[in-house]
Amino acid sequence: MSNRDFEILETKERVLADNDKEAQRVRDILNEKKIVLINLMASPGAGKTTTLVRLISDLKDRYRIGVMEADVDSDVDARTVMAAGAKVIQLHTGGSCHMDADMTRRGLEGLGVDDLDIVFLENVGNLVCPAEFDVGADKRIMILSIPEGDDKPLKYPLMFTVSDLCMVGKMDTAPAFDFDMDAFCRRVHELNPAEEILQVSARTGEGFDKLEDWIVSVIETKKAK
Ligand SMILES: Nc1nc2c(ncn2[C@@H]2O[C@H](COP(=O)(O)OP(=O)(O)OP(=O)(O)O)[C@@H](O)[C@H]2O)c(=O)[nH]1
Ligand SMILES: [Mg+2]
Repeated sequence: MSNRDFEILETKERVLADNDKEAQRVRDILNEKKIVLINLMASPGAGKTTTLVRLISDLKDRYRIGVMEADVDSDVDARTVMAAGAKVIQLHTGGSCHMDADMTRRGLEGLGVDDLDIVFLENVGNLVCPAEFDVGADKRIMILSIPEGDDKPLKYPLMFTVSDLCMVGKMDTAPAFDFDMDAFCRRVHELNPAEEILQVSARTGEGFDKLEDWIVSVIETKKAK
């Protein structure tokens, strides 16, 4: 029995429940149009934009690619991916450290998706908040770059739990760091046994053949539905 004479409202639960409804709306829109949405998440500077540039240049002859660049401010990443050959929109989050489903739906409307096969959302650089918000994406991909260290699954478990694919990025820098790949993979799989882990370098192209096969399979599976 409570001896309080006031109510406690769990506002965060309500925010997430509302977001889940909006995420389903995004999914319904994209399913009808058979367009894939990938939510790309990582720390600031982990290599999201550099990865997108390589993916765009490798896949743009085969698929029509859109990118939503979400940042607190600036348009540098939008300029970069546009130069690589993608249709792009820059989204300013107004200080927010993540994208939610409503912001994503409005971003898709602004981008215009009818002429696209796949849209990448480059989420705000952050390993915490973006993991909490389902934006209605078909898949969530995360990058954990070598310089960030193999202990990150211990510190940011939700990101590793909710993502479908974990890219271990900047593999070309491995000789300069003491990253323990076995320990990292074990920690990831303790949180998420189904998570695929790919070792990649956006600088050298290492691992991009497998990454692109994975993405192509997501696109083709959706087209065939
Ligand atoms: N050595 C090496 N450097 C990389 C690689 N990928 C990205 N970088 C460098 O890392 C820095 C940050 O890369 P970005 O692609 O801008 O990272 P980001 O995750 O998009 O950063 P924010 O959008 O600011 O969160 C740049 O100097 C890149 O050149 C890689 O595979 N190897
Ligand atoms: Mg970026």
